[in-house]
Amino acid sequence: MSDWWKKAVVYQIYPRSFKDTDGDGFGDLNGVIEKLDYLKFLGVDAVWLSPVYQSPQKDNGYDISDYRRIDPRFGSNEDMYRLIDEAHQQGIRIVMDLVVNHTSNQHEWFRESRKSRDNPYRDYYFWRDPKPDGSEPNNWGSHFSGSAWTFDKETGQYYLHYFAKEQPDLNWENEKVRREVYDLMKFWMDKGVDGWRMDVIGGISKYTDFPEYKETGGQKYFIGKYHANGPRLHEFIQEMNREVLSKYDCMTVGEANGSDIEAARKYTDPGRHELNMVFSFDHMNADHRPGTPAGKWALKPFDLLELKRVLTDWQRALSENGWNTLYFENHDQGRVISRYGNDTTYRVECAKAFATVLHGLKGTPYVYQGEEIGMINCDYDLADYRDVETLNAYHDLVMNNRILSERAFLDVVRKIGRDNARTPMQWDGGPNSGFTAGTPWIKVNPSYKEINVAQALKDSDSIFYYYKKLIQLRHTHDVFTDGDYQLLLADDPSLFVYTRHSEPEDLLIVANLSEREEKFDDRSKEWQLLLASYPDTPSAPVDMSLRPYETAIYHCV
Ligand code: GLO
Repeated sequence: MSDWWKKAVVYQIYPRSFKDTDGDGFGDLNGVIEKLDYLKFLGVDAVWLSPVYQSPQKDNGYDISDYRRIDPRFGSNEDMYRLIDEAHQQGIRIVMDLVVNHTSNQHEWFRESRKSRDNPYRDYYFWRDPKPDGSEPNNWGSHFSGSAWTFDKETGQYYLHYFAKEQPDLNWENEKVRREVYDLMKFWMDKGVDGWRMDVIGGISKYTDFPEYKETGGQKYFIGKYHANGPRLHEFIQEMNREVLSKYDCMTVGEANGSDIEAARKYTDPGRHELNMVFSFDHMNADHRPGTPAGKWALKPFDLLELKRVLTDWQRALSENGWNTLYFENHDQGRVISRYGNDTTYRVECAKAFATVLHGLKGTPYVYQGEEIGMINCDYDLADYRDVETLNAYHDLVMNNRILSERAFLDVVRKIGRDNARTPMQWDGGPNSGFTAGTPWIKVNPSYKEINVAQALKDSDSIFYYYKKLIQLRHTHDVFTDGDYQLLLADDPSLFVYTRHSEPEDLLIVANLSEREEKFDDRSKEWQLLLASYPDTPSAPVDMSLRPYETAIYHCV
């Protein structure tokens, strides 16, 4: 099996917001096919498609009711096969989203399962009796607010769901469930799919004795260590590897929710035969205030020292046996320049600076749709948001429990709400940003008049062309893939500087992630400029006065 994914750059598409070709306001597979030329021009090697399977769309496709069918809103199975084929002709691989921690409650398995206690599918999910007082089997919370258990009158038991109540968790203890998953994977791989992004894979093995979390004041339900890394997690993944993955030349990336560095090493050590790489979350918490009843909805100002420390720890830990993913954005995060940076005065400089520090690291970079043109968060009113997570949290934190005021909640949503990344792709300055001829399922970000692909392609200095160059560099200089990482100026609160080294080349990556001017000087080598964000960045890092968000990559051969 080749390690093509180590040198690759992956582009994530959120299909419902990418490009609509039939005017229903909902992106589709033909829209992806239409834009393959664009992706080819950007230079990416693979596309990860968020789920396009048949789904009631309670969680935008992360609630699947038939794993072998494309949802008609996205097109047909034939469209999917054509997409795979046309992408391959362009040299682009296709990675699908594998959502098997849970299904939709409309999946045939669940519809059967809930019919009676002795239904053959009962054991595909987790059903438990109420406590004697009728309450939930334990105090576990759902990631989408409230309890992780919902009572089903039909059979008088509760079923488990880590996410919305329409997303019941599958019981991986049941061998039949695992077989079903392996079969559906083979179905798509036999159609030519090149890999999998595995949704909340850290959750598939449950602590089946369902221990209670220790009560800490102010909350009824808790999310913590029992929600991930269950006792059989790695056993299950190794089995999946043996049964399916090892038989195909495919790429795998797990969403390692709840995982620390140790767990990530287990997932990605090639000797253990599990996954190629995992998405971790630590570096996305550099503006997060932990341990409050507001959960993920409590923020602090962005802390660059923390970001550097976390990224450095992960670079070191996975440098030998393992592999990192490199991302700042995806469909679950706000836009990085709006969260960690400046999306107004220095939008362009800031986008280039964050792109540079990320793409200079060791690992596989992921670019989320719109990131390559510097799309920004949306300042919507409550009524404009669509995300089940945001809407549930509003009811829980603002309406029911009064933990946050509406104002405070909206401020946080405008930073980290998932819809920030889900507004339609901004293709041009025309109606609905060129995304649809109909009415978009979610409001277009009004910034589209200035921030759009057509405009970016016209401007040789644009963020788009900067990403294109970063991607080219990764393809042409092996040191980006192989080089050792070393952090410099660990305690500097404004500069992110590091080196990479592998014979015969050295890299020096310098970024000022602040709005102040900062001094920098490094004469340790005969550095030459490879790429910079300002037109007149000095050709060597000598006596530099780095302007706001100025960034550069130097090398020495
Ligand atoms: C992150 C997923 C997210 C889904 C969730 C449920 O955790 O990427 O978008 O809502 O996993 O499937």
